[in-house]
Amino acid sequence: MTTRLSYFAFDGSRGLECRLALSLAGIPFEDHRVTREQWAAYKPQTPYGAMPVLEIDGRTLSQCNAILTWIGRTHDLHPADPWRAAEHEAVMCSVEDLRGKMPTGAGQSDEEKQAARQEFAAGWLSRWADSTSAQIRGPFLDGDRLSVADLKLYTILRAFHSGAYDHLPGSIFDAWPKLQALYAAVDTHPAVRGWFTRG
Ligand SMILES: N[C@@H](CCC(=O)N[C@@H](CS)C(=O)NCC(=O)O)C(=O)O
Repeated sequence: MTTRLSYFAFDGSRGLECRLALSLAGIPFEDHRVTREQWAAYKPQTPYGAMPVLEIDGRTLSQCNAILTWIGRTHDLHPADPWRAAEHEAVMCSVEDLRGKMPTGAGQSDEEKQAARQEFAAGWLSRWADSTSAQIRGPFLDGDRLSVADLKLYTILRAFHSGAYDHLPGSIFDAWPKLQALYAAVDTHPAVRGWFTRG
């Protein structure tokens, strides 16, 4: 089986969660890291003009949640129960909502961007944290069983922890212990550590 995952050359966001899922599933893959210069030529060849893109034996799949769900279903990293699987997919969709709703600050001064992000944190993001916490049995979404949806949650929480969103503190989810525990459990998982410490 020849497998290639294409994404930009950094360990974060939609690319990281797919890399972690492939790694956890034990699927050897080419980690195709696309530069901004290469992207202009490659973009028209992708199904939806965006990455990540997964290619397996001549078949191409894009949309990160579809990629994650496929890996999860084929490698026992997604619930077998259809209702619970749909709940995991709802969590994954909500992470995409978060990414889409995060104020970018485009066309705003830094003060305006800060105000927009703080309002977002106190409102939409706080409700997101409540709803997501309610789905977590602990430490992972389904107790002791790690799923692809956990990897997606971990990836977004990691972005906050690492200060990727300026004006929002790394401690932003301290008031949600289930989110913190999930983050710590995924972060210390041997397969995840293995990915970050690979040679
Ligand atoms: N709905 C898509 C969104 C993909 C997406 O927007 N990818 C970004 C990187 S995270 C991208 O390719 N941006 C470059 C572009 O749109 O030209 C998914 O879930 O995979």
